[in-house]
Amino acid sequence: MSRRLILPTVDAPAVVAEAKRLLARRVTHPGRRAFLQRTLTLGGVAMISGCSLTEDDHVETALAAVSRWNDRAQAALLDPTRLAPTCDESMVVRPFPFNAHYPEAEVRQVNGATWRLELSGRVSQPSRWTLADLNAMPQQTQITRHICVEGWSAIGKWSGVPFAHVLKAAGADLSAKYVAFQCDDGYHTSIDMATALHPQTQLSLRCDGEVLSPRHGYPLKLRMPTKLGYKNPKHIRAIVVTNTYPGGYWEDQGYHWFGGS
Ligand SMILES: Nc1nc2c(c(=O)[nH]1)N[C@H]1C(S)=C(S)[C@@H](COP(=O)(O)O)O[C@H]1N2
Ligand SMILES: [Mo]
Repeated sequence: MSRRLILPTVDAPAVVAEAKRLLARRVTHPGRRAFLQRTLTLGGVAMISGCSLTEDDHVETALAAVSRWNDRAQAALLDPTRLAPTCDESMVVRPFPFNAHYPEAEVRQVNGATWRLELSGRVSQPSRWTLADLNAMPQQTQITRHICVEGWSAIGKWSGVPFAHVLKAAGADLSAKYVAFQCDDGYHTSIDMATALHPQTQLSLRCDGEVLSPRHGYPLKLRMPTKLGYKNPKHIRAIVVTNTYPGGYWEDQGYHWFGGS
């Protein structure tokens, strides 16, 4: 399925008015409402009310539009220690929705036995991890909301290795600007180092307690509750630490690079 870029024609004042109306209904604490109205980004909303947004809430689509021209505001919001809301197990959506730049019938079937995760670039120990290597590393679980700019969101449960652990294990230059991801299906994306080191940024090996299914990126996806869906690469095969701006599949076509949620 091909998608058009949904954002350039958006009427910004109308979007903001709609978002404020929704927020006024939802956020009852006056201090919080004032904060949201000052920092009206998708990031601000998801950070504060990520679990209470409903699956079909227009505010998500609307605020995705706002986020495009709010890069600096979002960077300021992303205090590296600030955590995205975590949700209750009862809110997990099953089955978790699928999305990609192709139909589900074309999902990649990756052979986990021969698969290796390559880590290169600004690292003192370029690495080729096996699935067993990654499974032997410390694991964490998070239940968080994934927000796609195409207008849907869903709460999922992901388990895997904190990404900071993997970067440190490879001796990555943690002062480098970017971390880039190349995927088996030709997808690619990249993130800033602060997000790479965020405690909820996870190399996910499991979804809802089961080994990742092919549709969700077997054998490995990067899960970041502080970033929009398109920044969460599935089927990762190579990671590069770099100071050269790497762009991304959707980012190169106009999607916001920071892409915070
Ligand atoms: N390799 C790869 N990763 C990808 C994509 C893709 O097409 N290929 N699509 C992105 C988008 S736009 C979304 S919303 C999520 C969807 O993840 P899900 O299928 O687990 O819901 O994957 C992201 N990561
Ligand atoms: Mo998406």
